[in-house]
Amino acid sequence: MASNRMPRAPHPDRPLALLAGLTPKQFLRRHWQRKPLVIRGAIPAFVPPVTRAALFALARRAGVEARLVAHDGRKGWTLAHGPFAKSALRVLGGPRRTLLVQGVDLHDEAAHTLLQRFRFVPDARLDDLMISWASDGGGVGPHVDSYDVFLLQAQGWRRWRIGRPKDVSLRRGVPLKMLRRFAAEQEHVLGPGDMLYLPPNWAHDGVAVGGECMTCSIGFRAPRRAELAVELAQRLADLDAEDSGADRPYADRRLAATRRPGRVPAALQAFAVDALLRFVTRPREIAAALGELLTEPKTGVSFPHRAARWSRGAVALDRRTRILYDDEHVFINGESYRASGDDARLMRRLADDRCLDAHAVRRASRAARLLLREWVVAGWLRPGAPRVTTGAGAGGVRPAAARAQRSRGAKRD
Ligand SMILES: [Mn+2]
Repeated sequence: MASNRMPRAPHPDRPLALLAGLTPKQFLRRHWQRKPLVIRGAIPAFVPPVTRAALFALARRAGVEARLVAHDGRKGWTLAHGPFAKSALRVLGGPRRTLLVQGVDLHDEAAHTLLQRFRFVPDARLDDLMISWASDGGGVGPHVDSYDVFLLQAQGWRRWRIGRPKDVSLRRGVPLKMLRRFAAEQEHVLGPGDMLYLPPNWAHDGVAVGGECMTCSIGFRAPRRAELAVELAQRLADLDAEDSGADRPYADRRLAATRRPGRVPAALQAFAVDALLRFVTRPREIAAALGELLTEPKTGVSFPHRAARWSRGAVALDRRTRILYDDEHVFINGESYRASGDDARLMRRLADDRCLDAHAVRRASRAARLLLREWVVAGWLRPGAPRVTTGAGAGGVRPAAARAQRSRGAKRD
C-alpha cells in the first residue's frame, strides 16, 4: 500500500494474496460461514498498525475498551477491565499474559486503513479491529465465538488449535467464556503476515509461542433476530409517539358486562396482534430504522466540531464515521436522509470510497454541498484528501524502521 489514497474495496473477481489466491467471490462461496482457511503470507512484509508501546498507551486511555487476562499456576485465570493505570500494565512483564484492545480502528488511522482490505464484505457486517498482545504462553483459553473472524498475525508467533466443538459446556469458576472440553482437529502456527479465517462457532485456542506476539482480529457483527426486532420496534414506536393519531390507546365502547372478570377480552388480544402487525407492515420505515441503527456511532465516540471554512474541494470521511445507503436513503452516524438522482449517486460514492475528490464536489448540487458542509462542521467529514497510514506509528513507518522499534522494545512498561 504505497499509494497515498485510501485503498478501494477489492474487486470480487480479482485473486488476492489476502485470501490465499482466491478471489473474494470464491472465498465467500467456499469458506465464508462454512470452513476455516489458513493463509500463509496474507499480507507480505506486514507492518503492525500499532507498536506494542502504542497499544499499551491505548489501554490506558478512557473510552477505550481494554481487557487484561493472566493465567497463573496458583491464582488460575484472572480478568481485569481497562482503562489501566501504567502500574497495572506491569503484570504484562510476566509469562502467560494477554492484553486485548477492542475497536483499535476508531483510535488509529493505520488500523482503520487495514480494515479497508476486508471491504469485499459489506460495511454493515464489519465490526471492528481488535488487537491482542500476548507474552510467551499467553492466550484466552479455548472458546467459541458466534461471529466470523480473520486472525491476522501481526508479529511473533501464535499456535492456533481449532475444531468444531462436540461439547459446548463452559468451564466453571473462570472469569472468561472457556470450553470445558476441547479436542483440536487442526493445529497451525502462524507467523507475521499469516492469517486464519474462522467461521462462527468454531472452537479455537491461540497461544503465543517462542516469545511475545501480537494478533489483529478483524471481527464481523451479525444482529440477533429478537434483539433486532426489539430495537426496530422501539424506533418505530418512537416515530408513532410523535404522532398521536398513530398511537391510539385501546378502546372498547361496545364493552359488554362480564360474569368472568378474570378473562382477557378477545378484542384486547386482537388489538395486541394488530399493534405488532402495524410494525411489521411498514417495510420502508423498517429499512430507514435499520440504516439508522447500523450507522449509530460506537459507544464512546464523539466527533470534534470544527469551524465551517470548507465550501468546496476534496473531502474524506472521519475514520469513526459510519455511512451506509439503500435505494432511497443515505444513513450517516445514526441519521437518515432521503436521496435521489445525482445527489444520491454522489452520497453512495462517498459511502463506497469514503472520500470525494474536488471534481465530484464541484459537480454536486447546492443542497448536497450544504449537507456536506454540515457534516464537515459536525466533524463527520474532513476537508482534504484521505490520510493513509500503513504501519506502526504516525505517518506510516517503513518495515525496517518498525523492526528496529520492535527489537528496542525489550524493556517492558
Ligand atoms: Mn475468539
